[in-house]
Amino acid sequence: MCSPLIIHSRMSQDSHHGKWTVSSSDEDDDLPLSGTTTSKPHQPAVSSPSYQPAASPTPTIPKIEAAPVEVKPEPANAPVSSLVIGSEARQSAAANQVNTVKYESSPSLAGKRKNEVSDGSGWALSDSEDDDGDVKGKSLGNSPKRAPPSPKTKKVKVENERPTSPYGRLYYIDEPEDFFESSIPPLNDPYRFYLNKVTGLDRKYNSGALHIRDILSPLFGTLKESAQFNYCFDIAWMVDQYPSEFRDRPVLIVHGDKREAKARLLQQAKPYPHVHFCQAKLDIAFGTHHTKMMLLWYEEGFRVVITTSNLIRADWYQKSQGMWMSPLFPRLPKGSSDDEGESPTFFKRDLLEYLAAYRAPELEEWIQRIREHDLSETKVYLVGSTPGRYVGPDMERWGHLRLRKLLYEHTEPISGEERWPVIGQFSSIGSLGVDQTKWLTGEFQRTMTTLGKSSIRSAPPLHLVYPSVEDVRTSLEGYPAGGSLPYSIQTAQKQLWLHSFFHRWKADATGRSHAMPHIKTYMRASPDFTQLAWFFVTSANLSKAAWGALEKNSTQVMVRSYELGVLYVPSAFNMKTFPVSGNPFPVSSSSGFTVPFDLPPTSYSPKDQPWIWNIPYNQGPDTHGNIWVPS
Ligand code: JTA
Repeated sequence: MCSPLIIHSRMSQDSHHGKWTVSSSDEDDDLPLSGTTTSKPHQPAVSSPSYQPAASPTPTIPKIEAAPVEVKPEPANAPVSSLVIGSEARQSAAANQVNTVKYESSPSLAGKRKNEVSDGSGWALSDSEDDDGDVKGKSLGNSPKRAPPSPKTKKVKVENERPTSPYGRLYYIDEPEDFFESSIPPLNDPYRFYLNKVTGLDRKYNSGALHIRDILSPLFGTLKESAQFNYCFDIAWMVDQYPSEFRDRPVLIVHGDKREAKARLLQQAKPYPHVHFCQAKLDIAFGTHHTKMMLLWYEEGFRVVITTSNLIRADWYQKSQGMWMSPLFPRLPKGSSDDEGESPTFFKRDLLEYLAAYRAPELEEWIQRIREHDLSETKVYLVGSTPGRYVGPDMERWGHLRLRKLLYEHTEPISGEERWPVIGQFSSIGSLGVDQTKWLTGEFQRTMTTLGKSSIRSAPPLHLVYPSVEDVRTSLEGYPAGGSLPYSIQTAQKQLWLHSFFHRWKADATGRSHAMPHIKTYMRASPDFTQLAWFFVTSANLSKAAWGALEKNSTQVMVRSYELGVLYVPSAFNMKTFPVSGNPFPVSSSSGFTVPFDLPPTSYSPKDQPWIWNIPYNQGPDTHGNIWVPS
């Protein structure tokens, strides 16, 4: 399902409209995400958009801060209904590369790469034009076609040159020098909610943020063994993120891949005998293993990290991601009973219940280890999804009904709550039905508006934050960022009603306006957006597969996927509400909560369109001077 793919580009500028064919199916209502029209939607055809230079010359490496070029209106309602895919491909090409060329730490990304090679053409050429079709030793996907060599794309060889980027020249700029300096972030931070470091930001915006290398650093513990739960893996890259002294310690990969994808995953790990696997059962169609969690077992104890990032380089490079990192959980004294070490939020019980749901022998020793630790310092609630059809009391174990129960029990009614907006922010969208009552307002919003035992069933504003085409075009990654925003045209065209809820991705306060979100957050804000009634960070996108959907006259809930997130409620922090921290960087030690994007959210204007990943964008070049042409 998620093999690192290399995007290729073509030099030719032929018309792309002729390639589109008409949908062969319009029944993807059951599809969790990025509904497809292929006959085997759970095994999407693997192909990649062509990501190529724009037809008109643009300045080399446009600045990010100023919009690089004038944009024409989006291919407004191009005959969208007659367009169809081909590409349900996983775009997040993960490439294994050597970080030897150093990036000069600088306030802005644009044009600051050391060893920048000019082609002299005046074009912002895609690096991928002279892609040799394979990132050394790593491409497991299709072998991309090689573009005819062009003199314009010839590059001067530099020492230690890294593989050619499928994403353009900025893709492989080095992380700044201080990027891997294991900054121990304020670990006394009461929330323990962190953003990922983003390459290309002014360093002040990365202070208090964490890279995967920080998380795995010996400063956090002397690693004995780890387990990595995720969706997408680049095993070689992952192994390289561990400090050398821990690099050969056992790692258990918990994944959902089947058949060919599983074979490719196992193949990736051939050189690493310390890497072991656990395949999560996925017995319901279109379910996926989205959960992103690290279990870290140390000499000193045990730690849990629940993140939104895949284990591929692209996810830790220029995207907005988030995580909760647990405190170091000490080992319980010998002879303690297993039910000791519980937190006021029952985190230990709930984590064990989540792991038990896999019914996987490979997880038994992890379950036993967790039992032997003291998780009592945990202040968050665990909210997971595991696949199944649940009835009776089991309905409240997973997904949005679990969140509803927690909000019912652990938040309080607020006067004027009918004016407290719900905000949902995500990176993909499933098929939600022909109108809002089918799931979004009928079911999901009911959960999101639960505040204690209040019987007020009001419908406060619902703000949905999802990047627009313009957000993606002007992002650090450019259009390839859209490869991790897999909202499909087939799904989008059936739910145009949804788009009226949409708000832009804007994150100036965290410096992340140009780092496209792969984080997913849900929260309830005060009318002036200065307070939060609760906050939830999760792997769950806006889909029924992730959150669950009621069936059989609401006597049953059906969940397709594995998801995991943590819920913050003020009562667990002896607070009434969480203050939103205004400008959190450099890290403030206030009691404010860092919301990853700007509040209040900004509505789409009439000319804004949500990013849809499988239609072409050729009206304006992205920050790398390229256009997006799905094949
Ligand atoms: C692109 C994806 C995840 C996740 C899952 C993705 C798809 C496309 C990015 C991603 N699925 N897809 O769990 O993080 O089509 O399934 O980042």
